[in-house]
Amino acid sequence: MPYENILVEKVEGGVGLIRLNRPKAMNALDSVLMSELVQALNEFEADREIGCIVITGSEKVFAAGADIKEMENATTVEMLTRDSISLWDKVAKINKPVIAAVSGVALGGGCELAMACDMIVASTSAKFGQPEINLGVIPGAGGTQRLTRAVGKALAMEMVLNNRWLEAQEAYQFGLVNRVVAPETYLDEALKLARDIAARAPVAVRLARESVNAAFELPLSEGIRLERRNFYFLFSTEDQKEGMNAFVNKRPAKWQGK
Ligand code: DAK
Repeated sequence: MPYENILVEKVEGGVGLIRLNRPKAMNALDSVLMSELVQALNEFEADREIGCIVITGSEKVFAAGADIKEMENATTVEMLTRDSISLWDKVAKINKPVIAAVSGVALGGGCELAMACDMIVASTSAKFGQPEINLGVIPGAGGTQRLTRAVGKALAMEMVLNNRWLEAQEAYQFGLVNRVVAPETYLDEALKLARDIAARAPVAVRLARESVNAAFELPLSEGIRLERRNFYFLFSTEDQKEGMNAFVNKRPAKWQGK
């Protein structure tokens, strides 16, 4: 069934591409779009041909946040009981790498969506902000937490309390994004990065990602313990034998995902 507010395609090289597509509303993340996004993520997660996922918007806008018109008259109980929280959580909980390719504004929930991804490739026109304070609220999908971990307390405070936006180059400087490239090439650059990751040993990629993400959740000693278990675990995979044998015999490795 075709989607209403996103465009989905499988790109050569094991990459799943999801484009946010509500141009009239600056790609505002309404409940339809969020449900479709989660559905597309679930499908790519289950698809063995897909090794990495890219989420993008258009060159003009990544996403202007959650849909304000949809939330305007909501009560606390409605906000609490709608399924939207689980929708937002899914984006970070998927078990394949996700890259955000951001051009134009990524505001509020748009910035939070990008930050929930594993990496961000930005175009020079990208802008990141958490303007919820202008609406009388605060970020609700990880903005106060992921932004602070990425850029530090001083800048996060200014962005969340006083709606300071980051230009792409600043976002790079402060470690929020991986790289900044021209608007004409940002999507190609993100797809190339995704293809490179999709071509790697899938189980190792999965555990590498889980281990890096654990650094945000666990105390150092527990994080190191998890990393070590994951490292030992990989010696039960055929890909470990293949990878090390390929090195020793000076040939390229062929990964099986086993
Ligand atoms: N929601 C709904 N419509 C939006 C929108 C949004 N976030 N952003 C833009 N639009 C609509 C505008 O209303 C306008 O529609 P029409 O008037 O043409 O019908 C159309 O998109 C074009 O927008 P503008 O005319 O404003 O275009 P400009 O180029 O002048 O300005 C802008 C672009 C992006 C700077 C501006 O539209 C703007 O400031 N937008 C709002 C940005 C914002 O405040 N974002 C934060 C939203 S609150 C949750 C988790 C997370 C969240 C909520 C719940 N749970 C876990 C439950 C997140 C909350 C947020 O993101």
